[in-house]
Parts: sequence; structure tokens; C-alpha cells
Amino acid sequence: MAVSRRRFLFTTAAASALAALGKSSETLAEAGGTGITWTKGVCRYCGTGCGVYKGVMGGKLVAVKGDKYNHNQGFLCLKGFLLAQVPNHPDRLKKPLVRKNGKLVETSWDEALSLVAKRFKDSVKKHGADSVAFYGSGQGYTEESYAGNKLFRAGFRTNNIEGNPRLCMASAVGGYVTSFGKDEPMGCYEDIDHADVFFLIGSNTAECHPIIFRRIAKRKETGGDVKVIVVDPRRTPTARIADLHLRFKPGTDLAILNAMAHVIVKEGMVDEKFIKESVGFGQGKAADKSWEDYKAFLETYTPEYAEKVSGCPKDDIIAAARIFGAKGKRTLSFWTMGLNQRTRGVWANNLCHNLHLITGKIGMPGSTPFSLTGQPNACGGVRDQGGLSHLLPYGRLSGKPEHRALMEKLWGLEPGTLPDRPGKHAVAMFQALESKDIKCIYIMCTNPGQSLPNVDRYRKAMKSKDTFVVVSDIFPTRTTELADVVLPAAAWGEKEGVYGCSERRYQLDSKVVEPVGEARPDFDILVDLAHRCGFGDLLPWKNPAEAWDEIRRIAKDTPYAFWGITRERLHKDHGVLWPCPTEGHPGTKRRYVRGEDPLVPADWPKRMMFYGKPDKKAVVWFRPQKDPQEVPDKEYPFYFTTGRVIEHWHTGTMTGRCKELAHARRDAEVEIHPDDAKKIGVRAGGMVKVTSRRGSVVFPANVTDTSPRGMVFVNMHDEKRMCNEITVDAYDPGSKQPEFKICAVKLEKA
Ligand SMILES: Nc1nc2c(c(=O)[nH]1)N[C@H]1C(S)=C(S)[C@@H](COP(=O)(O)OP(=O)(O)OC[C@H]3O[C@@H](n4cnc5c(=O)[nH]c(N)nc54)[C@H](O)[C@@H]3O)O[C@H]1N2
Ligand SMILES: Nc1nc2c(c(=O)[nH]1)N[C@H]1C(S)=C(S)[C@@H](COP(=O)(O)OP(=O)(O)OC[C@H]3O[C@@H](n4cnc5c(=O)[nH]c(N)nc54)[C@H](O)[C@@H]3O)O[C@H]1N2
Ligand code: SF4
Ligand SMILES: [Mo]
Repeated sequence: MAVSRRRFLFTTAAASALAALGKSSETLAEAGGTGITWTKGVCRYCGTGCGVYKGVMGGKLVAVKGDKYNHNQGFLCLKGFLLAQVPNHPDRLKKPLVRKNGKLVETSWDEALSLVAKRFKDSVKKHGADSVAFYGSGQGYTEESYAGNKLFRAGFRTNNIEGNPRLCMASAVGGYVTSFGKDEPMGCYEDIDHADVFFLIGSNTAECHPIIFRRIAKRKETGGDVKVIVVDPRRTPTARIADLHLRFKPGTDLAILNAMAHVIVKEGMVDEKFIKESVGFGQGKAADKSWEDYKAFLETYTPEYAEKVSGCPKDDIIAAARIFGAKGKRTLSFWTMGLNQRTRGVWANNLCHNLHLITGKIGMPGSTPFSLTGQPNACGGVRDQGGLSHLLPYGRLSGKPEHRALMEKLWGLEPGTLPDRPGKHAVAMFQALESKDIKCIYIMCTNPGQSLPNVDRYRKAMKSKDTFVVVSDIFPTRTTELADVVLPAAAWGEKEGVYGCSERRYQLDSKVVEPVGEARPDFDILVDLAHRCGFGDLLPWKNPAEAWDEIRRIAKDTPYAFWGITRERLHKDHGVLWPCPTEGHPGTKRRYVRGEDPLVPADWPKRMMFYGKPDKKAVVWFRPQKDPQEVPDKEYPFYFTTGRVIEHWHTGTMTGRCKELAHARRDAEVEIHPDDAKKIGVRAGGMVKVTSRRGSVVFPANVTDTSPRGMVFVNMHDEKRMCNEITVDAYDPGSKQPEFKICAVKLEKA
């Protein structure tokens, strides 16, 4: 399916137009921008991590433009471009609130934080340290997440520290760690400019990472014979630039990925030298298998077999394998939630890595497996910094005695201070709130009352009189309405901190205006709370810059080293990619690569060194096809999937308050195929009742062939019609990431 240049330009027009708007807006801002002071920062929204300039006039944030000297080359998507409206919105929370006689009423900071300190301390005393918990976010700054992590682990002494990246990136973490030994992508955005083949699987890049998509589209337009393969059941805007679009039954792409490997091996598109040097093989948990074993494992996965399992035509699978594996071509894979939010999310990640390992298309300009992160600081602030229950900062694990001992030394704690009891992962944490094993929870910069799967169940737990729920947010949300204490946080533009995006780029986001009302930065709130709880010596910093110096020191002798990324450098530079061990180091574009990664010795005899693995080899894992938790049956005959649209961000608290974005698209609709709409007798705009085993919601119908027959899609942005009343809270047994992408529903005309 060749796409002519004209048609290609036509089909990408929508996305490019949005992206380009940032560019023209910059010119506009420059032309009419006299009297505006511009300060460098980072976009508040997605994991692309675009550099911005924040424009201030008369003490007010008035405009945002793209940073020409950052990776986004001056471009922004519409959400980023309209960011100035968010902190200025009249709905901002301006005073702390506490619940009295069932109602949230305004109070002072002193009363609010004294109450929080008392309730948490009392709970620890009476019910033990694991009766309290912290639930954070990939949208907080690194210094904020670090403050929360240290307060709860070293202060309250619990590993009940989690965050929304569990809902988002946990399967990618599991994939990276098992395949390569360490978390985080090894490539960089610049690889896009060198790639000949883009393999986009379970990623609606056009809507969710628009500026990365823009760069892909530009490469396709100007790079000669550049091919794009999209693997997604839906015909998304991303699929519109595809040369080949693989469509299939949700949850069956493990079979497709194995069948691609089957074809690659059968047709000799493998890199034997690289495999011999740098690849091991494994099944289950042990890497004790051989290349011959792997070939035997792949025997089952003929394209015919994969077609039978997935419904994807075998010729498409063969074509995809041939494009992916073509000798001499550079292949770049991107994936996101279509793979991660699955009960077999880690396996799906492993299978993508496998394709790069057997073809040797890895660790070279334009060739890399690359899991796109969702939030602006899921990588830097939570994954690297250790903000999940099983982690400790910078690659250490809370379950390993030697890692705890090391952290105790680095933090100046008595031996044995850090808890050895395992903490609860996100879903288990809210289940423990339901069973009252957890009694007090501090929720920061996330909206679980809307974003958790099977959300009604956990809303009840948060609402219960027997649980004490503290929420820090900038707006009233579906979670603040359940809280016992609401803390008004300072918003983007009103505080400073570090974000680390998808490509390991750390950058500083700037404070340009004072917080509204009595709002305070999350960092200041946590430091204040620590002092009130008697843990002031653990959080002794006067500002985030002081915390950053401690964080650099904690990461120093690890594979996540960024000692060289000083605060001064962050102020000057437009982001630096770690590893960056010394102040003079330029940063690292490609990890594990001799000559690029400072952690690989210059005299290492091979091209790559996977230093996180005992034998320094990456692992090809044998992962079979396994069905999702719920598949359609007689009673619930449709697949239900959820995700995003370009105009809105998650629970809509911010983008829903931007007038242009709210006008463009606000309410959730159910995307349904015309044939299915006919079957249940609804027309476009008519109402459809969607019911799963967990709940029912009525949505207006968006009749379109974007979703295939037998599958419907709803976006997660609507706080009134919440798709999570329907979703399933089953999770991957390894990563514990929930299966937001797949459950079974029935549809009725409402
Ligand atoms: N506009 C916008 N951009 C965002 C966000 C936002 O809220 N709005 N959020 C950010 C965050 S935190 C994240 S995590 C990312 C998410 O970014 P993406 O993962 O790209 O977005 P989603 O819409 O969640 O899901 C992607 C695709 O997965 C497909 N899918 C469903 N089931 C399957 C399956 O079985 N196999 C495969 N291969 N695909 C499947 C869906 O059809 C959907 O098109 O976006 C980030 N960027
Ligand atoms: N059905 C379904 N559900 C999903 C997903 C899906 O694909 N489908 N995706 C999952 C994924 S990948 C993710 S990442 C999550 C996201 O889910 P959430 O994190 O719950 O969603 P957000 O809307 O990003 O919530 C961020 C909150 O922080 C507030 N906020 C903004 N700035 C600040 C600040 O500086 N400080 C504080 N304290 N608060 C601030 C915002 O107002 C908002 O309420 O959703 C998950 N849920
Ligand atoms: S692509 Fe992401 S980071 Fe860039 S402007 Fe858009 S929302 Fe912001
Ligand atoms: Mo996410």
C-alpha cells in the first residue's frame, strides 16, 4: 500500500497543522510580544518533553511558545501552546479545605497540615507504619517525588509508595529490566532523523506524542524510502501515514510479534554476529536457553497460526517482518499503552525488544527499541527516582537488604531504618484502603477517583468515613470531592523543578509568577509536613535546588548517573541526556554503546555492553501468546478499549478548562463501527449504554470505522461520563499494571 507524496501530505495535514500552530504562534508572540519577558521551561503535559518559553507580562503568565534550541525545534502542539490559561483559571483551589460535618470547608495551612501530621502519626503509632501510604505522579517534579519518597520510606518507614506510573509505565520498566538489565530507553529522539522504518505498535503517536509524530512525518516526507508500520486494532490518525497497518483482535499481538520473529529467522534477516556477541536466551525467569531453543519455540508461530489467533492477515504479518528486518535498513520501534496496559504487558515489551535483538537493529543511529513514556516526569521523577513500592532511588530495590543498607548510608540513617516489608502496588494500595489495612493516604498530583480501573470500587474506599484521604491538587476534581483534606498546590509556572522525559533528557522547569491565593508548591508542603511530623532533618532543604544536589549525589555511582547535570547547567542548557557523570560531559545519546555511553569501557571488545546484566548480554525471552483477562462472550460480545484524543489530557482537569480545547472536543463518546451501530439501532449522536461486569455508562455514539467491528473505544478525559466505571482492574502479574486497554462489554440503545 504505497502512499503517494500528495496523499501523505494530505492525510498528515490535521496533525501537522496542529503542530505547526506552535511555530506560527511563536512568530505571532514575537511580533506582538513587546513588553513580554520570556523564561525557558518545559511543557506541563506529555512525555515528549517539549522545551517552551513562558511569557510574562504585568506579573501574569500570558503566553507560551516553543523553544527553538530544544529537541522540539520550536514546535508545540495545541495543548502546550494553550498552557498559559491553566494557572490563570478562576477555578483554582486557593485555600486549604478540611471536611467538617461531611462538608469541605476552608481553613488555614496551619490547621490543615497539623491535622494531616496528627492523623498520619497516630495511625503509625496505633496500626503500624504500613497503615499509611503515598500515591504520587509522573507529573510532579523530581524534587517533589523525592521528598515524598524520603518522607514516607525513611520517616514513616513504609514502602507503601506508589504513583500513577504504575498505571502507565510499569510494564515498560519490566520489559527493559528483564531484556537489558536496567530501566529506561537506550535511544534518543535524534534517531528519528536516521530511521528508514518506523514500527509503531500500540501507540497513537499522532494524538499522544504529536511533536514526535511530526518528526516522524517529516522524516517520512524527506528521508527517501521511509516506511511506517502501524500495529493497532483502530485506524487512528497515526495509522493514516502508515504504509502498512496491521489490524487484529485486541490482546493478540504477542502472536503477531512472535510470527514476525518467525519470518525474520526463516528468511535469514538475523544478525548472527551480534547475537553471538551480545544476546542470551531465556524462558520463564532464567536466561539459560539457546538460539536453537528459540528457533524451536518460534516453530509454532507461523504467520498462518498468528492469523488464526489474531485475525490479522498472514500476508500483512509477513510484509511487516520483511520491512522490519530488511538488511541495511535502520528500524525504530515506538510503543506506549497499547502494549503496556495489558495483563501481559511485560511480555509484549520483551517481544518488541526481541525483534531488535535478533536483527541487531539496536544501539545505532536510527535503530532502537523505544518505549515512549506518557507523562512529563514518569521517567525522571518516578522510575529513576524510585517512586514505586518495589524500588529505591536510582536502580536499587526495596526488597534487597544490600540496597537498603546502601540507601541508609547515603541518607545517614541508622542501619535497619528502611522497611523490609514489601509495599503495595497501585491497585493493591487502593484495595488495602478498601479493607482498611491502609487508613491514611496522601495523594499528590494525580486524580485516582477518575483514573483508576474499576473506579467505583476504589471511590467507595476513598469516601469511607474510616479512611483519611489527603489530596493535593490545583483544581477541584473527582478525587478532591472524596477527600478529608484538600491542599491547594501551586501550578506550572508558579514553581520550579526538574522533569526527565522519554529520551532521558533532564530539564529545568521555571517559576515565572507567584502562586495564586494561598497555594504552595508541593515541595514546600511536603517539607512543612515533614517538620510537623518530627522528620525535619530528613527533608532539610530550603529550596528544590538544594534537594537536587542531594539527588545528584544519591545517583552518582549508579548506571543512572547525572552528577554532571548541575542546577547551573540546567538553567543554561536546553536539557541534557544522562548518563552524564561529570560537569564537562556532553550527555549520552545512546546507552550501552561503546564510544557513546561513558559507562562502557573504551576497550570493551564488543559494539554494545549491557552492563545491567551479569554476563553483559541482553536477553531474548520466549513469551507465548496469552489472552487478555476478559474476552467477549455471548453476554458481553464487544471489546471495550480506552485511551486519548489529541486535545485533552487525562482526567480533563486542565485541558477541560482551556476554552479552545473544550470547544474542540470535551465529552466522551463511544466510537463505534457503522455496522455495529446499525445492529443495535443507533445513529450518530444517539445514546449508547455500555455495560461491563463492573458498571454501565451511557455515551453519545461517534459512528466511524476508526474502531473495527466488534470493538468500541471511549476516551478517558470526561469527568462526568467516566469510562473507568467499566474497565477491569486485572493486572500484569509481573508489572502489576492494569489492563485498561481490554475488557468485554455489551451495547444497548439508550
Ligand atoms: N493528547 C494526549 N496526549 C497524551 C496523554 C493525554 O492524556 N492526552 N497522556 C500521556 C500519557 S500519560 C500516556 S501513557 C500516553 C499514551 O499514549 P498512547 O498509548 O499512544 O495512547 P492511548 O490512546 O492510551 O492508546 C494507544 C492505542 O492502543 C491501542 N490498543 C488497544 N488495544 C490494543 C492491543 O491489544 N494491541 C495494540 N497494539 N494496541 C492496542 C488503542 O487502539 C490506541 O489507539 O499519552 C501521553 N500523551
Ligand atoms: N480508562 C483508562 N484509564 C487510564 C488510562 C487509560 O488509558 N484508560 N491511562 C492511565 C495512565 S497511562 C495514566 S498516566 C493515568 C493518569 O491519571 P491521573 O494522573 O489521575 O490524571 P491527571 O488528569 O493527569 O491527574 C493529574 C492531577 O494533578 C493535578 N495537578 C496539576 N498540576 C499539579 C501540581 O503542580 N500539583 C498538584 N498537586 N496537582 C497538580 C491536575 O489538576 C489533576 O487533577 O490514567 C490512567 N488511567
Ligand atoms: S507534544 Fe507533548 S510536550 Fe510537546 S507541546 Fe504537545 S503536550 Fe507538550
Ligand atoms: Mo500514562
